[in-house]
Amino acid sequence: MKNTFKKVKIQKYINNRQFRNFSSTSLVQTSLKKRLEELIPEKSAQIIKIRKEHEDKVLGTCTVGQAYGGMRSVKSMIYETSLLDPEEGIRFRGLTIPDCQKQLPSAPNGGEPLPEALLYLLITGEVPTYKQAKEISDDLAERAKGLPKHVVTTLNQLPKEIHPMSQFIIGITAAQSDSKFSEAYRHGVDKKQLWKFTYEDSMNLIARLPQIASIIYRNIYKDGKVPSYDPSLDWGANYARMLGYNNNTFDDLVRLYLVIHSDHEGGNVSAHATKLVGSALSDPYLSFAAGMGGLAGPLHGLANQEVLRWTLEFLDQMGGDPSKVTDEMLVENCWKTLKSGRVIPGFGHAVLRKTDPRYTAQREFALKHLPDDPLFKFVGQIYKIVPGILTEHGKTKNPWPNVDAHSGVLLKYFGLVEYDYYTVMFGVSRALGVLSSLVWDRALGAPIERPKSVTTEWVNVNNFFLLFFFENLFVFILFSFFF
Ligand code: FAM
Repeated sequence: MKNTFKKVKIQKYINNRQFRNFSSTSLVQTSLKKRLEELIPEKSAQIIKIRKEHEDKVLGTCTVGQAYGGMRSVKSMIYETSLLDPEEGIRFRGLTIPDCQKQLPSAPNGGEPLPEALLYLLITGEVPTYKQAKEISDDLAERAKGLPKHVVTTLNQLPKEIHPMSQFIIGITAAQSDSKFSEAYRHGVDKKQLWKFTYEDSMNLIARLPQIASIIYRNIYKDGKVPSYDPSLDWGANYARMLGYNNNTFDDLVRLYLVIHSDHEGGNVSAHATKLVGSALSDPYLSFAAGMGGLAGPLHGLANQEVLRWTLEFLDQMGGDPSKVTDEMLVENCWKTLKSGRVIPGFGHAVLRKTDPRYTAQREFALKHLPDDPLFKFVGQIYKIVPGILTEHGKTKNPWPNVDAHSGVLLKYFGLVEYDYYTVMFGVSRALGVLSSLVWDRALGAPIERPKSVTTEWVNVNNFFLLFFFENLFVFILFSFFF
């Protein structure tokens, strides 16, 4: 009797959830989604052909050094939305940052590309018209309304001591209750259809991230009140408004920031973590939260907060006035950092071997809008000094600045001085790239990732065998010739 009761209750629960799921899944047909639907069969056919013709061709090999050295430059994954060249920097679907600035539509009152336009480019590989980008702005505004109330309540209850990035991950994970992907999976959806739910979750998440991010900012540093999402504005300007700004130049800075931090091919920690977790068919919320855990590392995204912290701490010791800092003082401080076993934040890169074009884009923005700012001039002085010191130090393969060396000074100029928050902005932007890529992973049926690991003992034994074999190859050949 008791069991039957339980069964009825469970069935009722399942029925309710089923009803909730399919009545709330809005499959909005924007031109972005329509175009994506057309592109998927083309791309799938291309991949089937490539795999058929080249399945056994070697893409790259891995040495013992690479296995121990963080898998640097091992070509072993497919990531469609962007590609990084060590000399030239990032290309989003073939377009450099200056190409994007020229070709992507901007807001009527702005000069920088609309992040929505970049999203269209990342997903389809095509440059959208202003009308198509505007359609995405409208779609995101509509989706932003659906942020579950419990996400706001959860964030409002968090102690201010919890780092903004940890709060961001909590917010994203709390929003997961609305995942269309996990609901669809639970109800047995055909795996060929999973991309549609990945798309829905990704667009919903992108739409709601500025709210989550702004609640965190306003709770920790301001009065806790967040302006409502304004459907007449684009996604980037809305983020700026919700942070508490009403300034066209700052709107444009936010748009530029959201564009340039969006994607950096697939092997960086945040992109790879998102892809890896997604490959287990964890939904986009959980996959993206995993990626954000990686972005919060000081060798990755957290470097932007570290740059400003390092700079301001040094200036503080020198009396606070950047114009009074001589090159000699700066050189001495850099050596002090290096000799204490720390890195100089904002310099170096695992792939890049030249100045990061994302650094250059921000420098150009500063030259246009804040050429006389003393801290901007100081960042220029650091740029002049640090590469020489890192070269002399002789360890880093790339002594040039990366994206994080410049972002803090721009945000600080406009009054966003709370550097512990900066990585959250980076995260809002990174969603555009890694979630676009996740949609394609599910559309193309990317399998669960499972590389092979070996133990040091295994390397020892196998290397010894190979060494012995190659060293004695000549003897083996002679031996087989005579007998
Ligand atoms: N200051 C001091 N030492 C540095 C250095 C720097 N800026 N960059 C690299 N090195 C050291 C590095 O720690 C390593 O030392 P060990 O041999 O003692 O381990 C050595 O130089 C060789 O490193 P590498 O091969 O040139 O670089 P990796 O690929 O190992 O690491 C980074 C790449 C980015 C983690 C590294 O350059 C770094 O720690 N930079 C400072 C932190 C930073 O700015 N990170 C942000 C990267 C960014 F673009 C992003 O992800 N947002």
